[in-house]
Amino acid sequence: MLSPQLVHKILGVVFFLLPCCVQGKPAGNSLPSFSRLPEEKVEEGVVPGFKLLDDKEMEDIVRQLNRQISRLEGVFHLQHVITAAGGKIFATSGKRADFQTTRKTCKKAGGSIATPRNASENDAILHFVKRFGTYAYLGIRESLIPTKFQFLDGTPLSYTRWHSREPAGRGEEECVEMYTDGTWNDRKCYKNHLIVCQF
Ligand code: MMA
Ligand code: CA
Repeated sequence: MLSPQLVHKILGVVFFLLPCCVQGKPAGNSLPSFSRLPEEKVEEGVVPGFKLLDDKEMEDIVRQLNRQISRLEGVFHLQHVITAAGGKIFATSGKRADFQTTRKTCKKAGGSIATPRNASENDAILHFVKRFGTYAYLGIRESLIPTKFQFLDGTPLSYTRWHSREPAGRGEEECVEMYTDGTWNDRKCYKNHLIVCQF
């Protein structure tokens, strides 16, 4: 069964990527449309505008949605705009922005800035950095204690991939960028880097 969280995640990726990938008209939609119930028939606990569906109809819709989502994932994978690692989906719009704008862009799309928590997630992000030949900001920032970096939620780093002799900014470079070899460097936050989000 599709959880609301998963549906939300998928819609986030789709809407984030739509401007870059949509070409031509969408294929005919085979999903049943939700018809509006007459006002007087609206029952308590029923969302107006949505038909009541039995289990069979529900299963059917879930199956169709799953099929359509797999197709979309296939297309996005082919176009190298999404990569997957351990349940997370990483996506890029191919555009660039500074750290704050990247955070905002990802949040608006229903995701967050790419934050590698292990080697395979780091590799999934690296895929875009290599493909676009552009560094990317990560969801890691210097804490109030200079040279001590942490995830944006304040939790300590459980995985690191610092470039040799980094971080070296000592309070002067509060953000973290990924180099084209996948290693990390602490860096000022205003650079124009590739936007990579996670969903
Ligand atoms: C050097 C090195 C890094 C620093 C950048 C800033 C090219 O790398 O000193 O630690 O972040 O310069 O431009
Ligand atoms: Ca540095």
